[in-house]
Amino acid sequence: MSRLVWRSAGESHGAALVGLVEGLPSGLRLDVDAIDAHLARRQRGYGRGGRMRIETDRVELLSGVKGGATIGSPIAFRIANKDAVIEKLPVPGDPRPGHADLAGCQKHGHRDPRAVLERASARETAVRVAAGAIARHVLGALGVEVFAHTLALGGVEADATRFGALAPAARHAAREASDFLSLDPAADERMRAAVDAAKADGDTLGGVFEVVALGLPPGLGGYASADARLTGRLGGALLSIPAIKGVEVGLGFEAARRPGSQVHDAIELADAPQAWGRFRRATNRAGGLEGGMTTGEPLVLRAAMKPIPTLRQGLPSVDFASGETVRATWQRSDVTSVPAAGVVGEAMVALVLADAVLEKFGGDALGELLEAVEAYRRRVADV
Ligand code: EPS
Repeated sequence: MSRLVWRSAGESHGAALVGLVEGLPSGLRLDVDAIDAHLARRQRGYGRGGRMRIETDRVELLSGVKGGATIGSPIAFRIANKDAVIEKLPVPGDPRPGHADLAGCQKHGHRDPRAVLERASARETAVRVAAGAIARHVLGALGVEVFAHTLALGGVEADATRFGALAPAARHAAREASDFLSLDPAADERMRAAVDAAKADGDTLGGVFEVVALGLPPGLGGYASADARLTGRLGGALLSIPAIKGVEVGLGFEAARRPGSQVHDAIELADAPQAWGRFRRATNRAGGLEGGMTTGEPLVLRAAMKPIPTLRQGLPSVDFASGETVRATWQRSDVTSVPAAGVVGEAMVALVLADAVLEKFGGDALGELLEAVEAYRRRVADV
């Protein structure tokens, strides 16, 4: 059973998005500016459309907080839509290939793609980012950091060694200076050219982002039952983001091509005191997960995002009324939103990790949770 539960509601052009986060301990001081900063990061990225110039996403906390700190009751929040024009927008006469339009109309038995796309829209991911930013407060209390960066966009690959090469402060500065939330300025220029070319062609682009979590204790998740395995929980969370078609952990698909001697990470004794226990891994090809549990090494996940399905050039579709082949209706959209998807990926990983932390350490109050963490640190030191 999940300790941390979140829900969202709201249409892309409705009055507002609303979210609910339940299961947090009391005594957690929520930094609303930090939540808003993550919402602003999600709105960034070269290649986004006109909508992001209309919206200024801000969280409005409605419950669960008193004097700036959690009180152990559900946290409800609202993110207002400035472009709240749902009743005025036209109903497209044809479903867009690659979007939820057709299967959604079939599922609900109507010919109104707007009734589907308003909720299928990735606008909903603003709630995930706010909920994830709330969950980050639990992780922050344990010194855990979750960091995403863009690895590829439109076939342009960033230098994947940059994460390891940069110190934490330089890493943050490099990513925030990038229009693509990448760590590789040389790749940014080629990504910009790829976005400009796709835009000129009325086309769209996908890509890959990586999410890394640092400072995790070993043993989060579990091996004893299918739903305890953190690998599946993290993979499912990333695959629940609209347009995500693949997820890799550590070496990912490359592990299937190598012999075991080139895949598994040797266990060794650490030569200096470290946060968790005596052991460390000589390499981290497993991406910080073994047997469905964290190993204490960095968690490394990658997600592949397909190109946005709303293309200005219009893909072949069928008009609902006439049955004629048509070019799918175009409506304002993004050329790419891979950088934003990375911010959403961070949020989803933060929610799963905060849930796993609460599952392992429990605690109705933050102090209780932190005491349980320290007791576990002492037990792990004895292994
Ligand atoms: C989206 C279409 C665009 C994107 C939207 C996702 O919105 P609109 O139809 O208003 O131009 O900008 O993303 C967001 C609004 C957001 O906040 O990320 C779609 O069809 O999925």
